[in-house]
Amino acid sequence: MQIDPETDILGLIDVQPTFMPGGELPVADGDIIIPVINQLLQRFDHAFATQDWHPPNHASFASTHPGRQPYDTIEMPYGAQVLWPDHGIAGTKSAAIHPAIDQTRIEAIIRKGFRPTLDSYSAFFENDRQTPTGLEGWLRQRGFSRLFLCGLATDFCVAWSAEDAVQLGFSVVIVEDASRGIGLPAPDGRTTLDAARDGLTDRGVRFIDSAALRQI
Ligand code: VGL
Ligand code: ZN
Repeated sequence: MQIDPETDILGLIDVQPTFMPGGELPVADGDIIIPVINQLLQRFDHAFATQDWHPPNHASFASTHPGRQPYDTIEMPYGAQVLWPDHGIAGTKSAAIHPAIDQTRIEAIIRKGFRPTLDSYSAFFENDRQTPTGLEGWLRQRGFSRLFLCGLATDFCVAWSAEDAVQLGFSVVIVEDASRGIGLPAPDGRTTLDAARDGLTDRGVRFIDSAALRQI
């Protein structure tokens, strides 16, 4: 696959220690993607990144809801919400972009999930699916039309970002070996990872490995 240096951009979704082994909401092998992403960053002229950026007592934390456990699901005014262990606390070291990531080509950083009562998985909209983060305008004004997404977690923030991006008219490619998923149980004995992969493929999102980008 050929990268167009003008209109293609690499998007790093929540590549933060909080989602890696040793962090508060660890994704299995979440740290293995760091060298893969650093290699990808060499191939693109442009990149952006997102950070999950929550206040303490955020509504997505199980600890905010007495009697609830992590991974319970509750109804919020905007729909179903999975409850998580406390994670991504704004301003902490574990909410930083991982220090081993080469940030040279990261031209914009979008922080999301900072409103106490509203979660945000997607890089484009909060979980009410209406409140914009501003990323769409930035990408359009800069002339980008195709997004290569990677990061954590494939089945939550990467998936929701990909879905919104397609809906907004961008072409979307997910770089699988530069991403890792959480894989919660989903209906029919599947996982959230299977469901995300199928749903996104149906919407025209392509899944590739970084090796497919290595040749010129
Ligand atoms: C994420 C769960 C909660 C993610 C963020 O980055 O995929 N998942 N907050
Ligand atoms: Zn979060």
